Amino acid sequence: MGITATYLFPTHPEQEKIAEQHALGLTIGSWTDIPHLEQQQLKQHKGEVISVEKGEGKDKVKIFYPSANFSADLPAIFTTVYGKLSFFEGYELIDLDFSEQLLKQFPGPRFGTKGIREQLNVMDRPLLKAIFKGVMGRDLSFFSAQLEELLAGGIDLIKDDEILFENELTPFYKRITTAKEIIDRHYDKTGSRVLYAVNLSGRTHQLHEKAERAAELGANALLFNVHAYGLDALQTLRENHNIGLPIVAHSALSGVLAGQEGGGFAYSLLVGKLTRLVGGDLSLFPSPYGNVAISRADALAINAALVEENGFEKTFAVPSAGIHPGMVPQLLEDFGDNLVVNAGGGIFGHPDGPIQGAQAFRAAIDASIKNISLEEAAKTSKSLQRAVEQWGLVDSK
Ligand code: 1AE
Repeated sequence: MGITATYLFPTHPEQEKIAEQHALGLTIGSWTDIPHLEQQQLKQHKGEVISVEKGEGKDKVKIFYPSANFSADLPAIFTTVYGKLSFFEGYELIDLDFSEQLLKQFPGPRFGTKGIREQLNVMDRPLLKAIFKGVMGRDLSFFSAQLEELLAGGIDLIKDDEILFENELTPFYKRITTAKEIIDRHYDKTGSRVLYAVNLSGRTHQLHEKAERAAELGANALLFNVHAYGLDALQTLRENHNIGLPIVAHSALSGVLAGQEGGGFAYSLLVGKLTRLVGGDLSLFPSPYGNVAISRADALAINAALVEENGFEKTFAVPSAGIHPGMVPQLLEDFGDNLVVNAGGGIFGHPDGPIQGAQAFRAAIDASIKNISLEEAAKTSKSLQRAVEQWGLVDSK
């Protein structure tokens, strides 16, 4: 029982020896000699090198860590498998495989793709999510007006900008009650449900009380800057049954943990596999095509980790940043159609305004799932035609 960590180590002719030193150093080893008797006692705790695969510039090394070494929580696991190793240049942690027993300690998403679709009653197309923009420095009337327009345009979800925190003009609880009123009215009128992910922020010790109160006030989703707080903070929110809301895990800050040349975590592990295991219902990360981008390989690997069959609910991939309607066919080709198309500027920057901005996305989504080109679809959708004129079409290959 334990964890197998997969790393990329800078290539070395004596990699087996180096891997063995690290396996020892990260578990029972010390820079001084430990007496023989103690070494015997420590044997059950020793890390074991499982394999060393030589590669170009990097060697793939797998080390097994017995669960006798750590408690079943990510802070202990991270410190064990990568704590000291993180100070060595060029050592990447690319995967963690948990024994069945350990895997059971993680909750996975409460709702996942299936549960979110059921809540929204949208089963047959990618979902459209909007991002409030420019709310900072504006009051609730601005916030309400944006929401009304987005609902009129046909969005399924909306989130706060991840950089909108507690503030006097649009306080957290007021955002919730204001949005609830508008969203409920929209439902009564149209029968369409919409989720609003309010940004759960503040000091770590306040989070649970705030989130519980949010749920009492009728919040129907949370946005959480998970990497600013740590994955374990997300796990505790997911496990709190007094909250019980879908959680959008925002990947802000993960670039310093995962995006570094030749070091850190793999995105697929941090923003993919682990975000899902600790309970993210949606994982929002930079797409390969927008203004804040990660590599296509990384983005696809995140998506694969969010949806692979592993006994947990699937997490929605939300490839984001600089997304406009002309990117929709590419998004679907790369991420499949069980995804969330997410846009802020691509809705609000539409030449005819946000209602048409959201409608252009819906037209692009509807065309793409039917394999109709956007050029063709634009002939019958004015909003899409205007969006394509503004931003063009994207083919990232
Ligand atoms: C990767 C972060 C994307 C994000 O959260 C955000 O707010 C994007 O906004 P737009 O769509 O680029 O305007």
